[in-house]
Amino acid sequence: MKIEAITLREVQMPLVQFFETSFGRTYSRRILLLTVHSDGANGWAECVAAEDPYYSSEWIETAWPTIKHHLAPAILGRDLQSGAETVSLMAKVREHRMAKAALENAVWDLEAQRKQQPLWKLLGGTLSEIQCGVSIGIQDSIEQLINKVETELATGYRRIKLKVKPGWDVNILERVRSRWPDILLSCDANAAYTMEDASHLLAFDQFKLLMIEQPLWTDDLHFHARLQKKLKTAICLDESICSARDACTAVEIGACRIINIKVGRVGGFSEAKRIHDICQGNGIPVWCGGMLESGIGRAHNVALSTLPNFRLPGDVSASKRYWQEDIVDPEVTVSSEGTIRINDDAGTGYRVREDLIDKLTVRKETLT
Ligand code: OSB
Ligand code: MG
Repeated sequence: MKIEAITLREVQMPLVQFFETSFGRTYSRRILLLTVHSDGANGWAECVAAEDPYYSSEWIETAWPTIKHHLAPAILGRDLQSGAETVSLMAKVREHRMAKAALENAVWDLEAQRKQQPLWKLLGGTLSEIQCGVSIGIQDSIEQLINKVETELATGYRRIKLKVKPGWDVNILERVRSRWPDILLSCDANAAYTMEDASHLLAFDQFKLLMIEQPLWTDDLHFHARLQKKLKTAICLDESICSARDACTAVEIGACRIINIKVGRVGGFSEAKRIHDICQGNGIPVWCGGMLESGIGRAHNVALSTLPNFRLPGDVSASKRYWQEDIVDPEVTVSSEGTIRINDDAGTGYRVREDLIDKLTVRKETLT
């Protein structure tokens, strides 16, 4: 697969409903799409870097020039056999994992098409159906939140995750748990607390949560281990796990009992698979996180979620929760049992709608 050209595009897509976390509210996405061109075929991927450097230090305006000036030149003109080969070629660039993941994953997509294989099988997937949960953002009122939870449960989602922050935590967990005593319920703080809040966080134990996601600093493992010793509820790490090495450390020191894998956060499918395997070997369940992806990133999350240790429902939910119209066909749909069925088509099984992408594109650059 000779990589002849790489195209970067920014598409702008308004969300059907705003999404609020402890670090802010998003109404509309600016999404960086990447295409690798080889012998008439196109491999696609989405860079999950956001509009602002709040979830992590990367954002769309760091990803674009990093790919243009450093990552694409390491890949262009190469004759590659696999997506995995891109990792060592890009290794001299420090961090910038979301940018790297976009390139690596696009080559995986190309590889799957070339080999006429489903991407999920190429990745080592075994599950033919994946379990879906939803992440529900901070709302303007508790009543609105209760309505949202009701709707998602009626749709069939198997796990409800509530975004929390100081002032929007025990009060909402109390209301949701008392209304639905038996559902799988979790929360995600996106690093909104410190060790000074430890005794406050212990109050979360009364709600029988499946997990508390990323309560403390984005770069911390040590204090999460201290907190996990005090908490009955499992800690799940998201932001703190950037590599397989981080996962090893976290498991060894007891910083968490569950890990959320986001392929962009960890730098691509190869590292995501490594983290999956480490967790599997240590009895740590994993689940696939989301970054408000378009159908292109979502299709990659679906494929990754078929690996056997993805034992908990992921934040991989239907396109229509996010978009009026998604850029893949068919759009991602979820059954009334809260699952996504996987098909055996070559590639992702979701066709990229280039016509619609052209209409949504505000900036485009082809590198050769
Ligand atoms: O922490 O999981 C997170 C969205 C943006 C940034 C961080 C996170 C999230 C979500 C939404 O929780 C998951 C989704 O529905 O895509
Ligand atoms: Mg999270």
